[in-house]
Amino acid sequence: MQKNLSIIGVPMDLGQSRRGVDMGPSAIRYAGVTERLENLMYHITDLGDVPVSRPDSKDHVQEGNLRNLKQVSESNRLLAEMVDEEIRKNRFPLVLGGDHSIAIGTLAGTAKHYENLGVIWYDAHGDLNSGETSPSGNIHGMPLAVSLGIGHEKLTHILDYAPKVNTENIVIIGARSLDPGEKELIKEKGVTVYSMHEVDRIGMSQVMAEAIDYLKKRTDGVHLSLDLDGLDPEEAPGVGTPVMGGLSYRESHLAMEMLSEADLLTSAEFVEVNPILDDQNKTATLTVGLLGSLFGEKLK
Ligand code: B3U
Ligand code: MN
Ligand code: MN
Repeated sequence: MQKNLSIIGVPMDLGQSRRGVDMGPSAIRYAGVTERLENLMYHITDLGDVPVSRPDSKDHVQEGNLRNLKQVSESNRLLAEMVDEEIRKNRFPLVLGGDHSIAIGTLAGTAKHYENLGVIWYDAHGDLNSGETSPSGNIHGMPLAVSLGIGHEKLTHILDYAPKVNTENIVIIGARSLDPGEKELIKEKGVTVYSMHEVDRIGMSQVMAEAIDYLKKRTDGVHLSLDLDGLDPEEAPGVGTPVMGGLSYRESHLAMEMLSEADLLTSAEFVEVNPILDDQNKTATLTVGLLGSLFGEKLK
């Protein structure tokens, strides 16, 4: 793995409706992310936070069932430019959210550097909605569809190109809450999904081995987008949309360790940590632990 690492915080909470997830980047910093990775001999540059504006005075403006479209799109453009520049400088972008709508910007900045970017989407949800299919109008339920070129142009065309990712290069892990429109899209496009059903049947070890093998063969870079709600809410209570029956602490550490060993990631983001809903910064602390495993901490 690249030893020069740039941390970019995105205090974004406009992609969903609960307050507090904008404090995610501070909580993860406070839980010691820089020290943890410096101990593993990484050179860390913390670039601070991408500016996120407040919603218009008429709170929760909806344009085509897209809550806060203007602000979400603008911050994602700024994020995309920063990520793009860090990759140009040969640095590994590590993005800390913020709600999952920020994956739109991370992927826009990342994908232009690869012909065939792979994406591992570790999440309870598919995030494959558009304004037409979304039950909530929350853009954090849409970033994966946006990266496939599906959705409002203000989101799909950040940095003026689309799509960012090809369907065959996506692997979703941990899904257990999919909306009807998302299920249709998964079927129609043939997206690879390891839902909790597959994790229970074949185990995380096999899931990761297959995902890594598949992506290694066909991609020239891989982005990990890890939504903390992919984990079980017992272990990660500080998230806005918890779903029971999730991935365990142990399965998640194993997944990170296998990714570290495979040495195929070229960028990563950790999103949806909401300190207001958390239990004594447990979810942010867990995030930093997962980052430790992802970046090479070993037991022996
Ligand atoms: N699929 C639902 C719920 C949701 C998506 N992502 C999160 N929650 N975190 C939606 O609103 O699109
Ligand atoms: Mn998500
Ligand atoms: Mn989720």
